[in-house]
Amino acid sequence: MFLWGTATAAYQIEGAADEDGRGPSIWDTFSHEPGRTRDGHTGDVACDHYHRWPEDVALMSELGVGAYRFSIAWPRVQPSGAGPANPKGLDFYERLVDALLAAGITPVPTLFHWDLPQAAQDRGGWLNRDTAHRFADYAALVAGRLADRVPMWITLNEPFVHMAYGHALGLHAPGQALLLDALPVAHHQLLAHGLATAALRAAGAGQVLLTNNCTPVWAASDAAEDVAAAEAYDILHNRLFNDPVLTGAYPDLSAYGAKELGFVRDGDLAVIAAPLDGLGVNYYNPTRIAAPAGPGLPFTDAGVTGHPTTAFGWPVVPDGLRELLTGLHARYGDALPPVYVTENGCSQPDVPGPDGTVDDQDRIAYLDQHIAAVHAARREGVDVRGYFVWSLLDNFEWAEGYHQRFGLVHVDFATGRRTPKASYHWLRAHLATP
Ligand code: IFM
Repeated sequence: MFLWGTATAAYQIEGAADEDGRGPSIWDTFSHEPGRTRDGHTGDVACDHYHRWPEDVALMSELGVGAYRFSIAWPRVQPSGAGPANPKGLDFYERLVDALLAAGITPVPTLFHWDLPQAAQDRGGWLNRDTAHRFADYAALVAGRLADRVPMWITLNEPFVHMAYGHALGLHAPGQALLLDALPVAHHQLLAHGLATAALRAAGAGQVLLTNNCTPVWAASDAAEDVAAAEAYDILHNRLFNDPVLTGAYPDLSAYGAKELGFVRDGDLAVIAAPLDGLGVNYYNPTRIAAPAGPGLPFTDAGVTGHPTTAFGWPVVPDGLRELLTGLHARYGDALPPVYVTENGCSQPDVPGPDGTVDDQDRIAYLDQHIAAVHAARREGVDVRGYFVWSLLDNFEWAEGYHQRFGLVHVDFATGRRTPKASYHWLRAHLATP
């Protein structure tokens, strides 16, 4: 059965930042530092989902989705990133899971969507190998409470983005600009994924997935230098996170001057490559790459032109999703498990009209075309088993604060009021059509 769902993440929607024993996360710290997010926005209140979750479950039930991908805030469950569980944190997710199940919606929790406990960051964060082991402990605590009811788990969300934006470029929490010295963050996250997979399996959890952000990479021209640069970018963005998990080996990172990966220990790759029940793929747009203009990284982002763009300025290329899915199939063959598109969606201006409705026709077109691309990939032989819209709700879009709206449901951030947009009604009709 094909799984249709919506997706969110804890720090982007929950709010209640210091309620019921939740510890601070790196995003609390980062968003409160001057100049880190647009207009100084924080996730302190966000969509207030921590209090309004019954309304959000009802919205999904009315929408008719079969699954809900949300994330569990590690600092709610283990406020200092180590030690015993905070029972109130687990209680919250148990209430949510039980309500989803009662509504006939499959809960699909992600264990890490970038909100590392600040205390874990203070111990070195993802540069510290020990964080991977602490993550497995945390996974075991969550599974100990919920494995009997949750049939599908995702360990990490987009480890590439967390490495690149959070640790190489300093645009996301924890705000480190280490450039290529951020590479151990990739490995320690992947190790955490592998160790958590083992912990979930030991607890009798159902299916286990990893979600990667993937992009089809286009060379800006046929010139050998552009093609080589595109290959180097593909390695950094896609293969660094897919190859170890699916093939048990890192790709050749010599374009990045990294011939020896000193942080990889014997046995790590076997842990990382433990068989998975599915690969989660988040798709937003392709990337066009040219040869570097000077010293530094072995590529330049040449920008995708000639396509419509979202409010974020991201190019809208629905066929890129088909290209991505068929490309994964071609590269990994039988090593590719079933694929779930665990995020796809767009930000649009979404201003309510005089009657309060939000007529987001651009989002409807976007979703329609991307869903068609998934069907096209299936016809071409890719085993795609699910599609999750990013996002159920307008929410805290990281460094952009509340300025980018991705929701099927409009949120008035002053009041918390939810208003389903035209795209919500469109998707509801789409899902109800046999
Ligand atoms: O909002 C994010 C989400 O947290 C991770 N994937 C991309 C989305 C849009 O930027």
